[in-house]
Amino acid sequence: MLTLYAARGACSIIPHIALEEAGAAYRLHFVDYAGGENLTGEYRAISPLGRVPALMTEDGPLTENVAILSYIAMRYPEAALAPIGDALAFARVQSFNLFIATNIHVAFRQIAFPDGYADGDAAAAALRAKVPELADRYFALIEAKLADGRPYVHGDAFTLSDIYLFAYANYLRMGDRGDPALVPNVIAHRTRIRARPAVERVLRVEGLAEAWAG
Ligand SMILES: N[C@@H](CCC(=O)N[C@@H](CS)C(=O)NCC(=O)O)C(=O)O
Repeated sequence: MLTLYAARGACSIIPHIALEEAGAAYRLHFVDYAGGENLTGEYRAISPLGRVPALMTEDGPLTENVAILSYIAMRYPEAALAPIGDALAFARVQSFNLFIATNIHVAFRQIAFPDGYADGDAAAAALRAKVPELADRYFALIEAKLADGRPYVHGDAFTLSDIYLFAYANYLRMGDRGDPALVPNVIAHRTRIRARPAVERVLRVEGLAEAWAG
């Protein structure tokens, strides 16, 4: 059986929702960051940087959200979480997810982990100060994609990309990393995805049902 290594409210919520949407049988393991579990050799053997998410499969661990999501979509094809039989359509899902992973996620990390980019308090302040500008620029591109009224990122079908965007739209609402008022289509999309039963189940398990309400 699969085991998802996660932290409450972290980006591991993306594969957590994907597993629920897929109807997968899985165990959930919240990594004890406060207790230093992420620093242990045992956890580093699963996730070399000590990060979440990590997915333990019957054949060994898998890290990186984009890869984990693709694996879930292919392992549970009946859930139709991605157009896995269409090379270009699948590549578009990957392209969107990687856009968030390599731009928005990396920018948001500058807030929580500025010392991963540069040393010193002045550098940390400068890195944090840059994030709203970066986030607004990146989210504007997603806003434009949704402007034709499509219900989901890639059109009429729910995919992995909707889960990815949902997570980062919630982080955008935190107030310190870009202006949600500039992207009403993104926020309306967030509300649609929030209403899905699988999402509700995951938010309850992660203790976020109220914080991510609305
Ligand atoms: N590129 C990775 C990034 C994973 C990542 O940054 N995870 C964060 C939580 S959202 C984490 O584990 N942070 C703790 C740390 O970096 O020590 C992915 O998308 O899976």
